Amino acid sequence: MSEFNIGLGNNDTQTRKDASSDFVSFWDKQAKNLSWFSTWEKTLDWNPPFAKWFVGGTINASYNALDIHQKNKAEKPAILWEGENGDSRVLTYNDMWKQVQKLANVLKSLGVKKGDRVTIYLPMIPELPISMLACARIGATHTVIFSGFSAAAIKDRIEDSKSKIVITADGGYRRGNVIKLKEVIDDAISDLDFVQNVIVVERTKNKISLSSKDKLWNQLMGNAFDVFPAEKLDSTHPLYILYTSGTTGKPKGVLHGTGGYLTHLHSTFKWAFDIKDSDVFFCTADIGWVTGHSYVVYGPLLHGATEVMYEGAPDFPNASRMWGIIEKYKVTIFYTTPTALRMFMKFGNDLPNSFDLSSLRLLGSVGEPINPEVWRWYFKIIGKEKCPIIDTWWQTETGGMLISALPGLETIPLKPGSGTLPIPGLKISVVDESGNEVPANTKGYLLIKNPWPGMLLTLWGDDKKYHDVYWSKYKNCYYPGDYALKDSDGYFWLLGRADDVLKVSGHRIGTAELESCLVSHNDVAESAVCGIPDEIKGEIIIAFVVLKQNVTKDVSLLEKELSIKIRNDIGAIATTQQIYFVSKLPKTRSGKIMRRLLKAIANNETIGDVSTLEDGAAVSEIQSAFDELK
Ligand code: 6R9
Repeated sequence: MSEFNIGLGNNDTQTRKDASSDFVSFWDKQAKNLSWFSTWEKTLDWNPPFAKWFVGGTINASYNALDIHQKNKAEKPAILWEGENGDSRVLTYNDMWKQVQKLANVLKSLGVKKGDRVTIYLPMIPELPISMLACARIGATHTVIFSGFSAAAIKDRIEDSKSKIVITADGGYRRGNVIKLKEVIDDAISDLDFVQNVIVVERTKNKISLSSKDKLWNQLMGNAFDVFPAEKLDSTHPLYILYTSGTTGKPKGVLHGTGGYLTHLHSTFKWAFDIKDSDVFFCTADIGWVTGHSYVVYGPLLHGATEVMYEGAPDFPNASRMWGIIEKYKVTIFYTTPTALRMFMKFGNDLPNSFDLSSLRLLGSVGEPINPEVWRWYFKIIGKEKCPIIDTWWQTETGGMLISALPGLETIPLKPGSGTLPIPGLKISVVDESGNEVPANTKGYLLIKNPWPGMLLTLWGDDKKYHDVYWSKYKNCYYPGDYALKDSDGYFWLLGRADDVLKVSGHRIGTAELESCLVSHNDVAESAVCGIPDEIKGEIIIAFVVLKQNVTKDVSLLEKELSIKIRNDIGAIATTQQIYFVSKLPKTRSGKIMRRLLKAIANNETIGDVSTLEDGAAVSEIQSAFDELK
């Protein structure tokens, strides 16, 4: 495996030393980088599985994101916003501060108080972070729902959080179409009497119907006073609920606090992205997902950074949109997903090569394991072999990164496809079913052995489920549900969800491993693998493959080549029973392949909750591939 020595000249060995000697005092020191109204009496109150960080301290997220920058950075752009349709807006730190205070006054006048929940269903427009920060300013808990969710999914979430206010827009742009968000909300709340008001941002100016509950954003904001002092909130005050899918159908409301979460983000944003005042940061994640909460909203703003926020689809109007944005705004740090990269890669090198990407100095990846060949493409074609790539592993539940190279902290060799090392202050192991550490280079379950400040407080309204899902498999340790291995250098390799693991003839095989193998074939753009029951082997493997554009090879030849490749790269146990060539894979709107769905179709089972599915056509295609076989 080739290695890349990265890092940007930072070599802060003291931070690692401090962290390993005593993680509690280490985080105590990191928390002091934030502005607190009053300091804490106890750094950590650990009553497994409940952690309270910085107990007795009072703080406000909106104050730390905006007020603290008013002295030196009031006129610095906070958000360089690019609409899908070519609109653009620049919001300085002062603009953001004023808008947030106005909205806080609006919310207060509508009866929102500390502790209330507010649902936000907005497209990627500046009003989205403004709404989140206005809630945070009051101490209301925001619950953002991705703007692609259906009415039924939204209803479930609003019912669960009991939000009395919903903030939405008339519409949002996606691939040139207007998504009628207000109509979706009308449908979702039609029999939810506890929703008192709906605030509507006019983004697309499509026709909407307004009821007595509905209020227009511009009208409310026009009359609002632009001073609203930030509430002094307990460190453990709930900042937000974010719903995420588990292995079961029903989404879980992940609840995050304030002081611990902000400490985690402030530290990881600095270590991972080596943020400087002159940087232009661009994270492509939608704020409807945790990456957007942590690394579009809170992380960059805590640091007073300038960031690009993009409204629409990454490949609209064409596959060079991201490269155009990087060139236009002279982006220095780019953070995206392997799914996006594989999609871009499919279009070849000419597109990115025709843009000036020389402003880039650091690249990041998040959300899924990044295949080594995709990593190398990112490194060579986008980073021109001069930008470190950080592969950041974390989850909605962890709040921020837990495993990543940290160029802002230290220089380490990179290995394409490895997340590298845990962040300082974290003890992470790879263990077997009984919790014993497995030898180097052996697959096992990833296990987090101590609490960290960004960890979820609980699952909203369900402490028992919180315990059962994450803390019951291994005593007093957090079980993230991921498969991993640690190599002899102590580097972590994330191998996909442990719940997507196949058992073939008693051998465990990670779907990510197989997919990575298939994707490393020259003609393959993407793949998804799942198991179907087999009388003799327990389970057999089937694969779905999306070919790169312009591949004209005969599919039976390709099938043969791929089978041989799997045999050669992994072994005969991983031989696929059947390879289906499809034009797209069923994915969640956050870009994760829905293997559960593939499995259900392959096993002739009911499909279950598909509220997070990006494109229903992918399912029909796979369904007919199976029907043909019957
Ligand atoms: C941030 C985010 C969490 C799951 C996680 C893991 C996968 C995330 C990864 C990664 C390999 C990475 N995951 N980052 N796998 N390498 N760098 O994605 O949160 O949506 O909650 O998903 O995503 O399987 O358990 P979330």
